[in-house]
Amino acid sequence: MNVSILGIPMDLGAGRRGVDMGPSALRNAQLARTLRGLGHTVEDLGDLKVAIPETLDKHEAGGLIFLDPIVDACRAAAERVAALPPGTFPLTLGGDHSVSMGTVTGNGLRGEPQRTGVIWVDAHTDYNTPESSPSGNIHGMPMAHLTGRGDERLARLGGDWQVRPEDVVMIGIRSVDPHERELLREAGIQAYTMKDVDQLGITRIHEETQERLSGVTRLHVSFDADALDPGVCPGVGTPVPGGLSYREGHLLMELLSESGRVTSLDIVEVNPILDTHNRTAEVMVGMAASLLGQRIM
Ligand code: HAR
Ligand code: MN
Ligand code: MN
Ligand code: MN
Repeated sequence: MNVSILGIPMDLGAGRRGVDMGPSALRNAQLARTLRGLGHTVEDLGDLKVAIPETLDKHEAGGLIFLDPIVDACRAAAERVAALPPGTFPLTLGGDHSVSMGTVTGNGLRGEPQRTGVIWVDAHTDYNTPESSPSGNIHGMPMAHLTGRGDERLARLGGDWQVRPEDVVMIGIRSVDPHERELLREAGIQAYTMKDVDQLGITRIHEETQERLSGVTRLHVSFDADALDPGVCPGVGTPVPGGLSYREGHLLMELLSESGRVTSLDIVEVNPILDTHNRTAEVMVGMAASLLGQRIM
C-alpha cells in the first residue's frame, strides 16, 4: 500500500499546550520506518502550517476558543487530504482532535464524495456543541460538527457532505458531559463505553461495528491516544482512568486490519510535554502498525 503521512501540528483546540508537537514525536518514534518495514511505500508530506497560540489573541467567539484559526487549519487539512491521489492511504497526525473535522471531511470528499463511516476511538465522545461545551475547547466538539451540528462554519467544512450519525461508532468511552449525553442520544450515535468493553470484549464490539457500518464505502479510524489507559499512554492532555489496555487497543487494530475495510487513519492528542520518554508516541506507532498489517506470526 502507499501511505501518505501528513502532520497537522495544532493545539488550539485543546486546553493545554503541547499536542502541536505530536507529529514530531510520532516521527521520532520511527513511524515511517516501521510502516516501510511492513512493506508499505511511505511518503511523508511534512506538516501543514498552523498558527501557534502565542501569536494570536485568545478570543472566544460564541463559546468557541480560537474558532477562526481552527476553521482555517481544518479547511487546509480537508483540502490537502481531498487532493491526495487515489490509491494512497492517508495517515494524518495531530495535533488536538479538532484536526479530525478537516481530515475526515477531506477523506470523505476525495475523488468522488462518498458515504464515510467513522470509528472514533477515544475516552471522550467529542460531541459537544458550542452551547453544550463546559470548556469552549473545540477538541471536545469535532464529532458533533462532522455530523452537521454546532457552529455553521465548522459544520459545513465539506459543504453538503457530512457524516451520518448512524455511520459513527465510538469505542473506549468513559467521559461524557451531561448535555453532550443528550445530544448523543438524540443523534442516535453508537458509543461503546468501557463498561461495554469489559462486558462484551473487543471481538464482539468489532463484529457489531462492522455490521453497523456495512453500508459505508469508506471507513476512517480516528484514534485519540487518551482512549488507551493513562498507564499505557501518559502523554495526553485529558487523561481519564480506566481506559483500553495495550492489548485491547492492538486487538481492535488487528481486527480492523483483517477486515480490509479501513481507508484512512488519524492519530491525535499525543502530547510529548506530558509524556515519559516518548512512550505514548511509541505506543501509537505500534497501533498504526497493527492497523496497517503488522502480524505477530
Ligand atoms: N468533554 C470535555 C470538553 O468538551 C473534554 C473533552 C476533550 N478532551 C479530549 N477529547 N481529549 O477527546 O471540554
Ligand atoms: Mn478526542
Ligand atoms: Mn479524548
Ligand atoms: Mn485531549
